[in-house]
Amino acid sequence: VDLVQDILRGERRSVARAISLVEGQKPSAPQLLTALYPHTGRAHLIGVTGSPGTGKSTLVNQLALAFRRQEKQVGIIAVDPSSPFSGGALLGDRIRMRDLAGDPGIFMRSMATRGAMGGLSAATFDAVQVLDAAGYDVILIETVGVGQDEVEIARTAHTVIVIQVPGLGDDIQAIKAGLMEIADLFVVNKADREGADQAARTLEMMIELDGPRAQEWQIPVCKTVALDGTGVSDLIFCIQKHHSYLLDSGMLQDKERQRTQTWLHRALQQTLLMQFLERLESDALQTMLDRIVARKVAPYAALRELLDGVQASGQ
Ligand SMILES: Nc1nc2c(ncn2[C@@H]2O[C@H](COP(=O)(O)OP(=O)(O)OP(=O)(O)O)[C@@H](O)[C@H]2O)c(=O)[nH]1
Ligand SMILES: [Mg+2]
Repeated sequence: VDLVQDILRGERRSVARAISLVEGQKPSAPQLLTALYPHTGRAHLIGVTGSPGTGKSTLVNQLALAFRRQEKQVGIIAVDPSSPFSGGALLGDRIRMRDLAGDPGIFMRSMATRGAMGGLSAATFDAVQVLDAAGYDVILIETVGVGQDEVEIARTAHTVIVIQVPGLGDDIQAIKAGLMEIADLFVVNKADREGADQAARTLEMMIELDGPRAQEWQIPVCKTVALDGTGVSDLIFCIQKHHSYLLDSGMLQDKERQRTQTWLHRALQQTLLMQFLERLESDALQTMLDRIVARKVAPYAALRELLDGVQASGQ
């Protein structure tokens, strides 16, 4: 209860502790998140995604500084699914984020492990709730736009920024990762390099080919040099325009609904699976696996048998 009050006041150590609780699947996490929930729903969630090394962290750093100049409180979650023990990426992020250190208006956190409901996306969802309740106006979520989990995390933001860099066959990059459909904004970062205009034109062409969407939002393509901040104020302008668009059109509500649905489905899957496994005899699953592999029973028949078995023993 004290922890809740401290989080709502934005007390940093409590915020950090709360995120550790949700990340570490502590039994107290659901109750904490339940208490925080009525105080959420104010933050603007911005997903920043793109292939490894495109400059996501550097750009997030710049965006955070720019939002700070507008007196906004900024939360940053860097989703790093690589092992926390490898340390490389984490260390890199910390070094790059050093401009932000010591600013009490910025809270930065790397997420690597699973959350209360077992997926990285659920853990991120929960951590975002904590930051939202703590009063952070803008929450930047950096994910590598590769695995499905990461794309899903980006998708659950209100405003999704997809970063590309010049060269490397920009068209293929975007389509391959399925990032085209989730982008609200494209950024061509490393615009100090050759081919940035070409990359931007390619993206603009792809957006046009993609045809008009249901929404009236026209996806902009911004060029930035995250290293020195060139183009960042234009990008901020586009981000805020998108936020206004979401608010005015009622799309923000739709997005909230969508991200909540994603969470709920995952939570149900996880919970039902756990409940099911609890009701199985301890070695029933292994025995069944052995029988399937030995071709004594077909997978679907095994499934039926497991389900029927639990039902018969249940209640
Ligand atoms: N030339 C140039 N280099 C940049 C720019 N932005 C970032 N870099 C460099 O690109 C490298 C990768 O930058 P990061 O910000 O770590 O990229 P990232 O996308 O966060 O990388 P991962 O999190 O590992 O996927 C670093 O060496 C940066 O200094 C830019 O605008 N121009
Ligand atoms: Mg990074």
